[in-house]
Amino acid sequence: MTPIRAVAHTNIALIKYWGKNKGDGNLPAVGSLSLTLDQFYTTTLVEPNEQDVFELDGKKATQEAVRVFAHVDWFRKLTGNAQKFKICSFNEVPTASGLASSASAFAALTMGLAQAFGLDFSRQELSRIARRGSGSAARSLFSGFALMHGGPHISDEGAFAEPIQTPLSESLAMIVLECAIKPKDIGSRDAMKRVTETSIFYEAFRAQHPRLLESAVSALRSGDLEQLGRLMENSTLQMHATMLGCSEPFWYFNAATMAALSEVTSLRRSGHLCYFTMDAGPHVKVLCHLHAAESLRERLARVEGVARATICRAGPGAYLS
Ligand code: 2P0
Repeated sequence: MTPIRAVAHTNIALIKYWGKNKGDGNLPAVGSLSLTLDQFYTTTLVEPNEQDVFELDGKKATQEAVRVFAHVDWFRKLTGNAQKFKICSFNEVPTASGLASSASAFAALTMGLAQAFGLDFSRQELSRIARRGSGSAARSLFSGFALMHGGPHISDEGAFAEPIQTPLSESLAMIVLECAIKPKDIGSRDAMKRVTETSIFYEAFRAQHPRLLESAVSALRSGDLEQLGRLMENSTLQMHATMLGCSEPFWYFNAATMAALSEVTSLRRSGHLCYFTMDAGPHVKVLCHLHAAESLRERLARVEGVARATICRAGPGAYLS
């Protein structure tokens, strides 16, 4: 039997998901807004097997397998089918370095497992299920821009993503600047836990977030890159500020990150429309018009410490291939 093959692209949040509600279900304490990228993705093969096995990029991956098997268990419980699987994932995205590999990983896994268990789910349902594996994965079910619902009172049924239409979907680019080549020291799950439990800034972050998200969605729908970009930068810096307010503070900035952020700000001062964002890692992503992307990429690739600068456009939602 040929394995089921599912592909999902990573997405980058313009307005950040940061923090979970207490209890089960991996429910996001705030909503988020993202762009799925065409250049970075995960391919996952799923086939029935005598026991559960998980391989990542051709090697048995014991640490990552815990969350993968928990996701398979959820499907087994839902269907009452005890089938075991061999699951092989291949990342076209640097793993665990803040380029959202868990988003593409759990979106592809959800798509593959739904097919393996013979479940005919809508994309919205698949998005809810992917969220249980990883919050950001809910958004990778969709092409282009996606809005993920969240909040302190969000339910399991309500916590899914949906696509957002915008005149900007074909005309925007995101330049990914890789500012480190090693895995990050603290994963986003642990980071969120530390922040929500100890940061003196988290409550402020959470309280203003709905307004920020609403304004960003409205800027996106009306095609206002300038407004969208500014709100994206606010969201990024507010998220990173929560980490500095922890009882044991931490940060993801390195020297290359800081140099890249400065270069984006200085390019903007000289009239270029470009805006930065960062996630739980040192990399910097720059939102701009597609027609300006190559000249900006050349400038940004010269920043000291930037290992690679890749232009991405809007990518597809998760699919079976
Ligand atoms: C985001 N991040 O919106 C935010 C911004 C990182 C910074 O979603 O615990 O791996 O699996 O639900 O999705 C990364 O967190 O967290 C993330 P889990 P996830 O993209």
